Amino acid sequence: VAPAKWWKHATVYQIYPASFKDSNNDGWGDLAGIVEKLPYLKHLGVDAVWLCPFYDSPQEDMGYDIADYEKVWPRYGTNQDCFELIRQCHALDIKVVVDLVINHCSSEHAWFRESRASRTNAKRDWFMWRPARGRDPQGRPIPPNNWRSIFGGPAWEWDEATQEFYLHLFAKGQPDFNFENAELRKQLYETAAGFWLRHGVDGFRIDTAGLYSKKPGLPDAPITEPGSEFQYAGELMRNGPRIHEFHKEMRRYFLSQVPDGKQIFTVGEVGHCEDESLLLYTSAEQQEMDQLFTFAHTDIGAASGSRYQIEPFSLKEWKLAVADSFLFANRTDSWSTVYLENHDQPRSVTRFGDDSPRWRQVSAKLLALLEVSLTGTLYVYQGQELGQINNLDWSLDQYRDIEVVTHANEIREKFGEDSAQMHKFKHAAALISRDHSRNPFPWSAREPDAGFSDHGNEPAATPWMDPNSSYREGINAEDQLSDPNSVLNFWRRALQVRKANLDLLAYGQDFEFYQLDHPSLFMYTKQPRDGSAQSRRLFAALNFSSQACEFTKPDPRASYQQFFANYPTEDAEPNILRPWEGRLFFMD
Ligand code: ISL
Repeated sequence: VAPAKWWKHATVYQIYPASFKDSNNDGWGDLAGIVEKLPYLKHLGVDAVWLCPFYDSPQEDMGYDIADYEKVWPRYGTNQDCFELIRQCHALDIKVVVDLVINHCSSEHAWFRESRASRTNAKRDWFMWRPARGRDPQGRPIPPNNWRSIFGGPAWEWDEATQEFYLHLFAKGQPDFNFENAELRKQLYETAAGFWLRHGVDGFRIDTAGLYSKKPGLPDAPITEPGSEFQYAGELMRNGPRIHEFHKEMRRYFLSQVPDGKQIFTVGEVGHCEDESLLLYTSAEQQEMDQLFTFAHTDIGAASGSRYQIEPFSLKEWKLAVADSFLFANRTDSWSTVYLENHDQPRSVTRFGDDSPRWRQVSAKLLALLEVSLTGTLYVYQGQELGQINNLDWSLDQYRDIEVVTHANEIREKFGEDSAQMHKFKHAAALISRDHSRNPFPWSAREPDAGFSDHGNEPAATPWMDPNSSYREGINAEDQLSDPNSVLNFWRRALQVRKANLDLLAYGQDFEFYQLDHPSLFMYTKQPRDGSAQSRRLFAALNFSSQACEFTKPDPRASYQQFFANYPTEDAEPNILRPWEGRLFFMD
């Protein structure tokens, strides 16, 4: 077997800089705080960190609105702090992946300011400017098409000075680049990627990687929400005709910026896409990206176009969606990812486990057990290793995310504060808002700010967002480090078990469900990759319910050896899984 690429079996830990660790007591996390906590990450056993955007930004969308790609946002520190962070990570043998956000920049970026200065500016064509379609009866300009922004409201913003609209698929402070312009692309790769590659980063998480090529002509979206002025643009805004060309070009550029022999990798966020295109994006032969984040299993139950219209789903649907996230890469030259959480998702224990005090720990361990057994590069989001849960006691005014705020405003305006629609929205926000993953990290229960800020003898600063009150109920690093049965220590062991069985767990192939229709059991088998010294297969039996459940093994003639579980084995019954119990077996 050829030596594997490091990133295929890596565990990548995702850091949200605003909320990881505040080293200077200003209520915001920072890069020096991350350096301070590297020993914690090393102890957990991660191989790489992915840093969410730390670049200069007005923070309209928490740094995904970049005003200067080559400068660290001053609250997070200086460029020198960032170079130091990269050095310190490498010294500990931890790779560094950074976010590449190039579908749009901030409206404060120098390029956009120039572009909006006049219709004849040399950078006018670097963004997507279009004339009005005319005027409405009140004399207001009509947008070029009916697209709705992904955050709610229109996707077009009128510029009074130059009398044209610009496109923003996200917030209005996030104007979309015009990728049709070759000079823009060249300069963009250079500033957003080249600068950081030359400073030693090991790869990129490529934001909104399917959106750079839009449907030519930007036609109106079909009416999927009757009565609404703006419509979800779906396939019209993504996976367009030139997308693969752009990715190939980008990849060639990246490789030109790294020393020979250095293995960098890219993971693209391509939420919505058909199977064949997934393979085009990630096939090694295609030379585009190395792996993708897909959304079927995390956005399950959400209506297309609005995560806030959420419906219940069955375990069977979820099992199939989970399998979709990696099966497309089985026995191909593509690769896949394993993730349940990130900064755009709520907490997995609330969403897929049981966050009641009785079952939250064991269900968090079950999710860990599932994840370490799946094929692909594994991503753990900060706080997930503690079994963090959603903010169960929050009211709407505690949310900070622009996505929640814009949607809430829209609903308030249209239907009123006390409407059924608003109640439904609040319920959905409690379940799936992005803010549930964005709270300050709970380092300790002994401080009112959960130990987030290093405050010395001063009073602790007020954190930019409230911490999750669960830090008082054991969901904090300090308590969990000293408890051998904690979720944190379970994750540590789980990562070790994965490392000791990479051929079967991280690289295993031919995943097959066993009793797919079962309403509470998630059971599967897979086999080691070709050429492995390991010959035994994997059988996993996981109980996704708060009731004990009888289970059978797939092949009565095979022998089974249990090698990992999330309950003590002494009092286990051979054919019964306790609530949220999971067991992994070698199967001969
Ligand atoms: O439907 C979508 C596109 O087809 C969206 O789900 C989209 O892929 C997703 O919202 C993109 O998220 C990323 O870009 C956003 C930022 O707010 C998120 O935090 C980031 O992960 C804008 O840059």
